[in-house]
Amino acid sequence: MLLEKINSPQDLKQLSIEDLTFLAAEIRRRIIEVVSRTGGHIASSLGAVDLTIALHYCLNSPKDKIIFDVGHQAYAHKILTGRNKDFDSLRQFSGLSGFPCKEESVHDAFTTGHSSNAVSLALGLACARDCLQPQDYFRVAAVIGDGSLSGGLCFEGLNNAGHLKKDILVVLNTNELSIAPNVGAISTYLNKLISLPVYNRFKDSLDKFIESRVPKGSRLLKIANRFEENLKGFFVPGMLFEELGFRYFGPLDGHNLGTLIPRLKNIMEIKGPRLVHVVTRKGKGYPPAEEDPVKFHGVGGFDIPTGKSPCKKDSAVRTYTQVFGDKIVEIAQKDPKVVAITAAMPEGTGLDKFRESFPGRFFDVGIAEGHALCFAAGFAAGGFKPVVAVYSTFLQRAYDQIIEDIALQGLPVVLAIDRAGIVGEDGVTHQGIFDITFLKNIPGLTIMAPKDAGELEAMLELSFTLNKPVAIRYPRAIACEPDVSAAPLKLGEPEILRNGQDFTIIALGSMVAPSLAAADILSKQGFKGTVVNARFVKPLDENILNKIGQQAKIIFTVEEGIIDGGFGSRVSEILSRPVVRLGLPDEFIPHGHRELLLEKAGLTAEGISASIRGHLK
Ligand SMILES: Cc1ncc(C[n+]2csc(CCOP(=O)(O)OP(=O)(O)O)c2C)c(N)n1
Repeated sequence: MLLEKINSPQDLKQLSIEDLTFLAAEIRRRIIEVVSRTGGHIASSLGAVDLTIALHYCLNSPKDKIIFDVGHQAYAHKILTGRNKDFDSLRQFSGLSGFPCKEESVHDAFTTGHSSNAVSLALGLACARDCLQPQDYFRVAAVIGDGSLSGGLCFEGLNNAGHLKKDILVVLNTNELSIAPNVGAISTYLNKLISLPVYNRFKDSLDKFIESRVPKGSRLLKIANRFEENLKGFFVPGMLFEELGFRYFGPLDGHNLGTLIPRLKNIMEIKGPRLVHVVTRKGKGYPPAEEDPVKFHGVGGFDIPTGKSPCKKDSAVRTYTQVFGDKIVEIAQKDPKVVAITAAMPEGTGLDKFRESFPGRFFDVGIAEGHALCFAAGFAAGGFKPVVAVYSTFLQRAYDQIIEDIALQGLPVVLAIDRAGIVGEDGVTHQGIFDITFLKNIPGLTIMAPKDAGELEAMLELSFTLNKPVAIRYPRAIACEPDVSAAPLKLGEPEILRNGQDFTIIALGSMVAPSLAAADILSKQGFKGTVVNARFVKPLDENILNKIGQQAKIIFTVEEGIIDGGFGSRVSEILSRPVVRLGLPDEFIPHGHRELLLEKAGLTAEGISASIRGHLK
């Protein structure tokens, strides 16, 4: 086993190309074996194995910095940088993170997880290096995918890098996929680059000529490679990047270490902004992932021989995502003005059903959350009713657009905020815990959170009648089936679920069910309380809330979001009295199973009842 001998990237340098190819196969087997148990981003990581080996072979990490955009493709990087022994703990609580993580290794310059920022991070590092002029010069490389290139932030970085002329290497790893098939003009352009027949024919003949005539390691090989790079300008419109101030190299076969390593070595010798375009296959080396890279972008556990996920339990049980996906199709059937927008997450947000039902009313805008919201604002101004389905964590990218382009204009855009709260194994960069805090102070924005499937459906129905901006947040969880006796949903009105004198709980969304269960526990211990389903963060009917407040001895608020500036703070502000706020602490929450993380935060029935009992004593 070659892998056992690799404790750091330096160990790679001893190996021949043949050995490195064997090593790549071993790494793939290791990734498949571990991810089949832990779940994770397998297709992207398998696709990037050879590229990662080549980069570590040609660079000297940690002195040289390799910044993986998003970082979901960095499993081979983890394995090669001393973390193979811990790789079994991937994505488990206290185990290895599924993304690059500063605390985990000196080889991870940044903790990452959101897309399209790698070029900017790399450029900043390169500028700092050039200002400090360290004796020990280091190189900086950003590895970005073609999906990430659809994000505007990436172009801001490229634009600035070309202008500053700093010495950085951008490795563009194209595989025609984001999570779903890649969209947009840039993606079409990249595909053209790869398939350009004139250039490819020329390149094939030149490669064959070099292989047959030029001895390995000869200086002539370098000259021939340079000649090829230079001539390429006549054939290949890598011009987009050239015009941005980069020297463009490629497209290179990202799975052939025999050609990739020498080419990368040559490219490393050149200074200035360089972009090397590498073509890879998502899921490479694991047939089920190669055949269905969308499913295998991010998976739970699976059976290795078949690629099948363990049998789904009860098909009658739906997640909030599925409830949203079904309901939005039903609403759109009745209302032709409803259009749906996603930023590269059709499957994850449940909009894939909408895409199939109404292809002409569905828009995947690429990994471009800011644009998605502006685009929705334009659509709404034009008389439509757009819904943007987006994960809470990625909505952070579009904060300015919510305020300036939607709320300030009073436009009827519905934000369906999925994965609001603890997301679990994706960890610190993905927890959707800030949205209540950052949305609740935006004038004119209605914010709701359902306690179950039926309430999500009712909230969606209500949203499209309001003719103003609305945000609905719901968690990454199974949606309980509707409570048939639920009070009809009215704008701003909370629902009183239980009455009692000893304490009052005002719970939001996903925290209603554990709060009811906490009240049951307390009831058995002799404490009877009131439980309120808030339904709304904003507006909150102040008369009803004040009535609840007047009758309450002690008020507890419970929310799946950070406490500071959250729902509890808002209740306390409205009532002008202190409340005991239960929620997530003012910390970044690491990865681990959602239930476990909620338990650690005291947001289970037991945790909530224990907190309340502590105060009642
Ligand atoms: C701001 C942001 N939006 C959405 C995502 C979710 N996401 C993670 S990876 C990914 C696709 C990345 O595609 P690409 O860069 O082509 O890499 P590949 O997986 O194809 O190797 C998306 C949309 C994210 N990480 N960050």
